[in-house]
Amino acid sequence: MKKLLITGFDPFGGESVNPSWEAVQLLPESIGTFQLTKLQIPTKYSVAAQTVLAAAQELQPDVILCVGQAGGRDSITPEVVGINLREASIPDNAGVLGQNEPVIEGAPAAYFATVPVRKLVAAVQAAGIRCKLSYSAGAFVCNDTLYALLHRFNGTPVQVGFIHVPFLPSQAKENAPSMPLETIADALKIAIEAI
Ligand code: PCA
Repeated sequence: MKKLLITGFDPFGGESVNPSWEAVQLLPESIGTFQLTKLQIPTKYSVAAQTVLAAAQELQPDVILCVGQAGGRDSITPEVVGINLREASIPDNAGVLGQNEPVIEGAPAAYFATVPVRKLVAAVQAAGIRCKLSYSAGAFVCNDTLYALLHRFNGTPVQVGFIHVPFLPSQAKENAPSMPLETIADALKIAIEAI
């Protein structure tokens, strides 16, 4: 079987839960041709990517798929691109406020994700779950992690992808969009089958 390293983040920004890690934990141990290794990573610049890189060094995965929370989005959103920028209005879980600084000094401006994002979107949509491409993973820790991984595995056979997921209903205030945990987990499973 092929090896898939899948990650979810810990809660951040005052939340007590992060749907990304909750959904990853619900996934079976194998999906399609992939054996899964699940890893929770901290919402901290650099540390998140370093944690994934250390696990990848050990596991030698074929695919690395990171999952993160994007509160306010109403759909499952595979990310098209990671950019070499840190810039956010909230600090990470180490108290670091990234402001107009690169993820990796002197590295290229951006890399495209190397999982087949359009195929993933089509498969999840076909299951009747709200899903669309996203052209920005933001400039906070999720983008930081995606960019650092794409930089590291650029030119190698290792495929790297990132999927942002909505708030859970319990997190969504007033009319904010959300998605049930089981639906998020189903979408991830379908997306993995389509890689
Ligand atoms: N979402 C944040 C970081 C961790 C997470 O789950 C982001 O979109 O950058």
